Amino acid sequence: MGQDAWFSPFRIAPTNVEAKPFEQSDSGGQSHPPLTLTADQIQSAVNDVLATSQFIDMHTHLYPPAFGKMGLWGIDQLLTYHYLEAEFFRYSEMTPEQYWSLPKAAQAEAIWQTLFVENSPVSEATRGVIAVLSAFGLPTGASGLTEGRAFFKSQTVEEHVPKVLAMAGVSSVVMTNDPLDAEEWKCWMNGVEPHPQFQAVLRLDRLLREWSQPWALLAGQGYAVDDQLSGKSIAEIRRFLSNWFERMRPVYMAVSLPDSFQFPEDTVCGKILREAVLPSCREFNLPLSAMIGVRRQVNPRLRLGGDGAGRADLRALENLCLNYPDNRFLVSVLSRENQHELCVYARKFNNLMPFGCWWFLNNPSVVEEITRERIEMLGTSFIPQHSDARVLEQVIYKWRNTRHTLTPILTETYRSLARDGGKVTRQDIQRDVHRLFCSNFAHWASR
Ligand code: RAT
Ligand code: ZN
Repeated sequence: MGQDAWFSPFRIAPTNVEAKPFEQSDSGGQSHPPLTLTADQIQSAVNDVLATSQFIDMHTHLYPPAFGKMGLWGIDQLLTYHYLEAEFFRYSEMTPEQYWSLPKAAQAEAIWQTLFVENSPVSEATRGVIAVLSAFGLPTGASGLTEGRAFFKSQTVEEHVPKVLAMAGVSSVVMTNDPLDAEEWKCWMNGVEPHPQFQAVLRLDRLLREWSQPWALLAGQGYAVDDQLSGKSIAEIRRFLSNWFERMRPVYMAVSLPDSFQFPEDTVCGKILREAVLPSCREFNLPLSAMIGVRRQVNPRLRLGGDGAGRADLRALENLCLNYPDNRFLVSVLSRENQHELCVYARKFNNLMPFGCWWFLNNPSVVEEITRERIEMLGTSFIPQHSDARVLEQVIYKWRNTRHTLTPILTETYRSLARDGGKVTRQDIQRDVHRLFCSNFAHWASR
């Protein structure tokens, strides 16, 4: 499949909204000048536009059916999401070691019993499971697990995937694809068929941050690399990236970085980034996504749930944006304390696109604060959210919550504009929502 076809889902939603506004829904087919909305009408227009617009989910850990077991879905996977595992250990006497020794079904049962039956599921992640059960008309009380299991068992994944994406109002999702993951490598090498609603992303964490391990793997695959990055190593890493660009046709390259990230830096990571990744991004015209501020394995006993967050020194980002004006950077920072600085940098550098409120930030109170700040400082020139979903059905609650949180924020924004004497029409709202949740990303990824 060629590059154009691969990108086609991005074009499902109208891309010409800026040039030709939609007609008013009450126009009876005739064109009228767009109606200026009153303060009262603004809220229902925002509500309606958010509810009916399709979004691009620009960072997930989801996979289409062709990736087999890598694509997680269903109630047991929802319950054993690492966000919930971390919460489980706050209530349970069970040790992590005991928990990991259980089969998946028993882990799910322990979490259901502890977080949903014995305690009220009021956290963001637990409410998400309730919202998913409820979206499928399943009971949310004690019988929810048994009935949920029966329901999901009766679904076929091929039909379930598009149904769930439609329920979430998502036109396409962007995956996280690591060619150094053995299971994923096999899928790609077996010539996995592209899925029209799933875009690939070349994820570079292992390559950039753990070079002492993957170099031997690359060497075994015929790349002339060594652990010291000597000789042809850099050129060979670029050949590796080029081969994976051809195979995956990714929409961007991505890496998550620690709070201690510095750039430039005389380290293996710094050298690979500077001499291989940034030039390859320019060669293939791809943005680099940097998710900065994760502190990996603060508590290793919790495995995936054991990572933490830390404030980063964003001068590293300043150096990247300033010294590589021909590279585009999609950036999300994990620490709440870094959010304002990120907006300031985005005002200085138009090769920087802030995106999402990830992981520990994806709670309504924090999303609200960050999104208001971004609108106040950047207008609509950012990407408010991605789901980061690891289990398919999570897109239902995560996107529902995003729409819910965004409604009062956008309403208040347009009311303020109206109060200042501006005219707000439904077409303006449609254009802006489309920018925020589709075209800012699509244009950035396919420039
Ligand atoms: O939000 C998460 O699930 C994290 O574990 C990470 O996957 C993070 O989103 C990442 O992509 O590194
Ligand atoms: Zn992620």
